[in-house]
Amino acid sequence: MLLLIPIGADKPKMLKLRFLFTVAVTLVLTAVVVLIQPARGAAGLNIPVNLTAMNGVGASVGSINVRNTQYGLLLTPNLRGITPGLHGFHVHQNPDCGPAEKNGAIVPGLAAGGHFDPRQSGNHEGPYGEGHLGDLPPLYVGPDGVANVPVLAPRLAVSDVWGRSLMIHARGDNFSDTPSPLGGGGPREACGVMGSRLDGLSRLR
Ligand SMILES: [Cu+2]
Ligand SMILES: [Zn+2]
Repeated sequence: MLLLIPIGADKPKMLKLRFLFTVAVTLVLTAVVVLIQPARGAAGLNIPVNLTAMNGVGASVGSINVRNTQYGLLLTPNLRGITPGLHGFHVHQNPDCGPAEKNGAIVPGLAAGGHFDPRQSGNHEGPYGEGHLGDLPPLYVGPDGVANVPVLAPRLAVSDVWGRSLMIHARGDNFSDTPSPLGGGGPREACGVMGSRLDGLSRLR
């Protein structure tokens, strides 16, 4: 800046120029922050999803994008190779999509634990109830095995579910524990881990 000011320029003029320069820099920086931050937030985070398996995890079936909106957590699937129809869809407790043993049998996806239920409600009531916080709207998969219809979970934000897993069950969900427990979704068909809690929070900034 000093180079632009002719020798002998009076002090008030110099101060004015410096002031204008500071204002201009501030405006440019603010514009950069305003333009970049929402774009990053709008992009959300992509969670890789794999079929469950008896031994580790199965084939990749795509990903699910999660992002915060003013209406809650928006989950946008980009999946193919899933059984057509409606699927029970939940946030499960553990960030682990692997198999686990139950009653002497290996169960695919069981390492994810139960439905995310930080208030220990013990009830499966769906995304609009007072039960498990991890209860999501069912996931729709078209006749071609492709899922691309977003669902909204109004009680959740990304920070609530990071460090958990996303589970897609073989069958649908009636948002009730009757006649079958946990909405009747049955076997765990596909699953994605939502990283570690610390990673997630740092990436959200
Ligand atoms: Cu589930
Ligand atoms: Zn539930």
